[in-house]
Amino acid sequence: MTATERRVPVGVAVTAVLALTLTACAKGEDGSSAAVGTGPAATAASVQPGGAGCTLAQTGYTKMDLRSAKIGFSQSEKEANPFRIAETQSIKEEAAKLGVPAANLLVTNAQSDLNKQVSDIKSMLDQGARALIVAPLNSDGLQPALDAAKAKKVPVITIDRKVTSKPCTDYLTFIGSDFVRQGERAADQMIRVTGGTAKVAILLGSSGNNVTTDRTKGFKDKVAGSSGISIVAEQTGEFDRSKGQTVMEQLLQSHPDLTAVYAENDEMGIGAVNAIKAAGKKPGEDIKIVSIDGTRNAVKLITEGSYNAVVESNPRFGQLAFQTLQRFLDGQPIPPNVIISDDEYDETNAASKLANSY
Ligand code: GZL
Repeated sequence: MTATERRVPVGVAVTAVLALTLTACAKGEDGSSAAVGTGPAATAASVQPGGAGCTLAQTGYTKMDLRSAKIGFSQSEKEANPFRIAETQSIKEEAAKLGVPAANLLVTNAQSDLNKQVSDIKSMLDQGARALIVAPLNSDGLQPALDAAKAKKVPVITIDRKVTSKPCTDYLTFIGSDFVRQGERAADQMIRVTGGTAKVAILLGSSGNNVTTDRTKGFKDKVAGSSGISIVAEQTGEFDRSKGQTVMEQLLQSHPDLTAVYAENDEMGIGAVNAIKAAGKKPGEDIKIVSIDGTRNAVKLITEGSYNAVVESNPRFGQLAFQTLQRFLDGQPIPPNVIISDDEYDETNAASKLANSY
């Protein structure tokens, strides 16, 4: 698999996704986007073969002009993690580019509290939101909010994490990464940078969402085929830098023979770097580090030799989310999953691709 993974759309495609893919690819092979001042927008990578997709007529929802309607964005976690900052910025930038007045874009942040995310969404509906883009905190628990949107015939696009509710019935579609594949790609990098021999600790993401489950599954299934790699510990750092550092400090005490860390996001990986240094060891050398996201801080550490590889999880959903919403309003069929392509950084390209990180 090349460092930058691209899955070419194959076979008969649902028109909407094919058009999305073509539209997205029109932005350039590397997924680069016209958005000024930010890295490449997320672009649809795989085409969902088969299935008729979800249409406006099927849902009975009504057309609207996105430039004059109130649109709500529900963010899940606090804006401390660059992933969240870039994600929210992408939504705001795309809305502005489309001519949505700032007053018409309602933005809330659930601060990692599921009940707050439900009330945030209901509040935006009460304020007149006609369409919603939601970054779910968890895979379950949003149904009351989705039901409230359905009762008002407000389409909901979920981005970033998948919910267990029903596409086209409870929400329109999911736009996000293939997280199992991200875990596999991280494993490939781990096998490469360790020469196939390592005692690995996993810093797990927060529980209750498909991202943690899938990134763990992808990584474990892939390293299972590499006899020299053993997973000696796994513990959650809640996708948080300081928790990742604290957990890593503990793991270094309990497993002094650790030689590698797989962190399920960059923030925890950077926390691990701090813990490794405090223990008098060299991160990136004595202990290899592979993580997922593509934040500027982590990619910069690769260029400095203190980090080994990062699989991107592109948070810039703005362009694709609004494109998908517009295609739905134009009567086009929207597939249940729009899977985006993610890049990858290692010692061979981190310096040249640093500008793409966030
Ligand atoms: C992935 C997203 C994850 C990021 C983490 O789509 O849900 O949550 O990888 C974030 O940085 O906490």
